[in-house]
Amino acid sequence: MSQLVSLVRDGNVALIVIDNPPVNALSSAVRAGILECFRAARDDAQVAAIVFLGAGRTFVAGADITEFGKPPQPPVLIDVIAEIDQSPKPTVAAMHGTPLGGGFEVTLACHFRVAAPGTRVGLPEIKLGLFPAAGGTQRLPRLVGMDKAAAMILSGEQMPAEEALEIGLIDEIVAGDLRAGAVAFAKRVVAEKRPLRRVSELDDKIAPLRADPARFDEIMASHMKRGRGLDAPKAVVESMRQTLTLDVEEASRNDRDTFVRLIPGEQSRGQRHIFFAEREAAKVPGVSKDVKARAVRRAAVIGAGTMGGGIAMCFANAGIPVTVVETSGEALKRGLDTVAKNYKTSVTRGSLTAEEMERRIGLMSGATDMDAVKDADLVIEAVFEEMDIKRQIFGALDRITGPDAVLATNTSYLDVNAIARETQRPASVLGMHFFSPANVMRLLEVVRGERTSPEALATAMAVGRRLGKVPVVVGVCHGFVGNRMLRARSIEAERLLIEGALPQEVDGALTEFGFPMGPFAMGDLAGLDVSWRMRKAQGTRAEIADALCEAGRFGQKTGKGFYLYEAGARTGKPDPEVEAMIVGVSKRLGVTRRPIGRQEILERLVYPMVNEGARILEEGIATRPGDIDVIWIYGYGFPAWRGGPMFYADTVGLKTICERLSALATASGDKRHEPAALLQRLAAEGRGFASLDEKKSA
Ligand code: 3H9
Repeated sequence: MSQLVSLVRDGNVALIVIDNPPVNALSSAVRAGILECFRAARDDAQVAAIVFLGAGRTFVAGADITEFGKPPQPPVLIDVIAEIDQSPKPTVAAMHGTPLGGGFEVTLACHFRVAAPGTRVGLPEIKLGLFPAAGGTQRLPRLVGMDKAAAMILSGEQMPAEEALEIGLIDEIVAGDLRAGAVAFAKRVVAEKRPLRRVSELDDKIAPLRADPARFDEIMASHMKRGRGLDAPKAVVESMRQTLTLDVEEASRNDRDTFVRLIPGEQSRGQRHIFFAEREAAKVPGVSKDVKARAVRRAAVIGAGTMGGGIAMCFANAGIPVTVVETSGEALKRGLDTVAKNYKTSVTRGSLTAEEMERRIGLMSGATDMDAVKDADLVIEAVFEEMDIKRQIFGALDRITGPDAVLATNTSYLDVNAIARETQRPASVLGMHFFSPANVMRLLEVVRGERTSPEALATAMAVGRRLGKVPVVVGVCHGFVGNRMLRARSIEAERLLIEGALPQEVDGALTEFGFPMGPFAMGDLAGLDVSWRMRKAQGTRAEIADALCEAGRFGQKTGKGFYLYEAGARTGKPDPEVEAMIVGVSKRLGVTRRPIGRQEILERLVYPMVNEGARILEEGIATRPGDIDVIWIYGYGFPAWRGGPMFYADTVGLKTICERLSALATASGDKRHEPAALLQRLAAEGRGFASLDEKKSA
């Protein structure tokens, strides 16, 4: 038998063990091995039942994504699954870890499913711009009903075994040794002569929908949410619709064709790129696997403002005790009250239990004396962006904390090296840049200073992952990666207004592109006064945004910004007053306004970002183009299915981008628009940013 899949016997039960580390992905060799072992067991007169088991940390976590885009090798998964489906002998899937995608689809073709406690099952294909085409869309609704199946497939979210048991997706949770428990289960099935439940033949959950197809559309619409208009969710709906008219075998053949069409599509390529880029980002040059992260048992946050409170919540949510320090009792109370209010909202919404809220709040303590952080293994400073204050704080932290404590600043743009120099331990100082709201946004920029040690970096990365974040290492420069690129976009967004566009047109171009909101709606949400203060400190101006702030329009919090927010509304309306103000600025600057089309708006917002991204790569501020893509997807809402700004640039073609940037540089006289040397070189060589990425995706 194949080395990756082996067949062993335990009495009259055959065990098919899949052993393809790290996640038992279904490579062609694994598929062939499963089929070979299955046939041998099926045809062996001594075997009464067959158990499928995964070796190592998980049952099969899906098809082998690295094979996508390459010529398919037989046997294809649906053929393997179709044979298992028709087994005349009882089949039992014994699951642990994360049986996902194609792996979970194999289990759906078995008569029975058992799982170890802590197992999480799911069909995450949608997150790769694909769909569960190896029978998942056909068998899951037959087993648990259309509503639950659609929820699972269209969200791609994992489901804990306990919930899966409750909805009849699995038959038993096996405490103790999974292999022994699964074999015992199989023997019981044989001894009791239990009827074999072939999922492909179940019809009771589908029949009512066949009589009422409009209900099918209602169910699907209720689960579509943000996926509307994308290829993969559309494919899911059409695939699941087949359950009303076709048998599993026939529908699966159609699904296979659709799947093969989706793989080379830009949406799936973009999402697969992000899958691998996220994993590559975890690999930090100079931080080998042997570097040990320091243990973080207690954390502290300096500052209980919006960021500080949100960061403290991240620690409490992850079960790590955290001390929050403020300068006055009043500010501390205000901060902790806001945290409590946020938790209460989650309880009211039903996403958090009252007990869990109490547990988390119980992990937080407050202090007005900096000495309270002396036992913390990691301290994150999150006070406002004043260099002098940060310097003082780091000097104090250096004196107060233990010698191994890692000291981090949450600054969005200040010089981490200068902050580190205030301490006797610059090797233990770095940036941990969270994004607002810190307890929600998944991006964490880990800023590596010139003296930051590999251990300190490994610690920040490990803590970031414990907090459920996607940490990406970046270098020191003004604004690091994300905000530096954002600035390039903001400057151009303002220019578009002066030249003739209106905020809703600029924002509209970006939402049409796939961003959840455009720059002006985002500014209103964040508060326009924040960057206004920053510009004043730096002696720079943004004509329109400054004019709005001078008129007291700070965004949503004042009910007025680039848009008008009626009675606490979260979506703004275009405001004629703002239009008049913009027209006034154009006039004052002697600019003749002209209509600006969507395509021009889009190019002028996105290409300068790409240009800045190229400079960031040249300077070594980001390690790989993929890191920049991950930053933009998790921190700024760049549509994942476009693969991030650098991946998107490749799909446009770097030559085109260079030409457009050069034209923009000439028209605006702004030298920043001259294409970066790296961009020019890649374009001239006919290459893309992908050629710089060390990644496996096809
Ligand atoms: C599918 O199944 C299609 C079918 O429905 C239809 C077919 C017709 N393939 O994430 P980690 C690698 S689509 C290849 O760091 P964790 C990963 O790149 C698939 N490689 O570990 C990494 O490599 P490296 C549906 C894979 O413990 C290493 O394994 N399935 C695959 O944090 C460790 O991964 C999915 O979408 C794969 N399928 O998380 C599941 N999976 O060390 C995708 C992982 O060189 N996978 N690798 O960087 C996951 O969600 C997570 O990896 C998992 C483990 C939860 C399994």
